[in-house]
Amino acid sequence: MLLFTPPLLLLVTFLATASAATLTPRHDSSSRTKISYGNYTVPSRSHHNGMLHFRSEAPLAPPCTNCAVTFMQAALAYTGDGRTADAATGMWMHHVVFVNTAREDSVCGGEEKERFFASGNERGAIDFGESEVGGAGYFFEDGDEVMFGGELMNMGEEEVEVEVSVTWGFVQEPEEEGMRRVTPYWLDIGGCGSSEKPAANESYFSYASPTMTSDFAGKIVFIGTHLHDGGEKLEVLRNGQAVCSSVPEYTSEHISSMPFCVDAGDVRKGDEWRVKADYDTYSYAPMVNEDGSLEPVMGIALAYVLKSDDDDVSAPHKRKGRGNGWVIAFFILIALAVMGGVGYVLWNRRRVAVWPRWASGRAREGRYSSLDGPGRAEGEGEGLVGGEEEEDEENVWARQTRGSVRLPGGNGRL
Ligand SMILES: [Cu+2]
Repeated sequence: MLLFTPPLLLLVTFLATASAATLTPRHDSSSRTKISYGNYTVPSRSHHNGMLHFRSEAPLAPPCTNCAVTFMQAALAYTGDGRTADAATGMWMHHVVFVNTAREDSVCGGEEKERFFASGNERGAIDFGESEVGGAGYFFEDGDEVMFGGELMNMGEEEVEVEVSVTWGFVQEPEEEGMRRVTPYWLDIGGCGSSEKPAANESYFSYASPTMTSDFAGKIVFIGTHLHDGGEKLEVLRNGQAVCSSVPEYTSEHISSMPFCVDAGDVRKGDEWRVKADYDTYSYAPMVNEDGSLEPVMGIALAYVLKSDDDDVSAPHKRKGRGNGWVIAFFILIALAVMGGVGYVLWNRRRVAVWPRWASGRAREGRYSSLDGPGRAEGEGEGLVGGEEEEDEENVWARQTRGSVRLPGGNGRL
């Protein structure tokens, strides 16, 4: 695990009021905004392997409020001329992760905040508009705040300045648009521990996550996937069967894109979920540090689930919102007129019955008792993970990180 120590941290200040430019909307009712998350100076390859760990310094306003995000795509460009900074030019967006600090993470819970967007160097777009389901989005509401962090890597001998940005597509007043909220589920070969696993040269090896048992029903609208160089395939398994199989494309020995999965099927109560990452470092070399050691590998799937109405937690209009407010207000007025004080009681009970049930539900003992097992390596080649198995025994989804928001990738804490 490569949790870095403070001297290695090269944190830089987030520029909260960086530029924002409106782009062409894809859907009639949606808007797109590109938000820059500041300039970062990335050291040369000879300093810390060219790695820069960065994070936001404080919670930020979301890209929109009372809205549903339908599109997210990260980008990296050289400051000044705006050229794309990518593997071909020696700059890597190793990864960037965004969390909503107002919500608990669906998989890891506890102090872990909801990881709702991530991107690796492949920089694929999360686009719920591709789903047949239609009207799905990640909702931002009053009180939501965003933090982010990540790693950038410079393969060159000169330090460079780059700009991280995200293009957000969103629909305002989504309830009035009839949209429904997705819940992100972060499935990781590292479970709720570090996302990083050791690599090996010239081997076939696999890592699988701990199992998560779903206690809700719904549909998987979209799955974003992430592997490192050497990766052959990432699969999301439901009861052992793949519902999403993502085979990366390589350009110049590096992963240049990862296919994402759209409409990956149903979620039923009691289904067992895992993510599995297959690596083939005979065919594709893993990345190497300056000292010749291998960079760790990852295997992550971020599944966005539209929970079915009968679960009563993800249906629209549940948490808050103007449309719902009017319905409640109308109900209250009628109730007050007819029953006076009884109306107040009814109103109070209704409030308790809505969205907070999900938020408080996690606190119920045993909710994740079926989250079994450690992340397990299934090496077909060498006994790859060796001593790591020991650590993995504790590395279950249910393990919670106290007192901090953890970002994957061993890049420390927000
Ligand atoms: Cu990664």
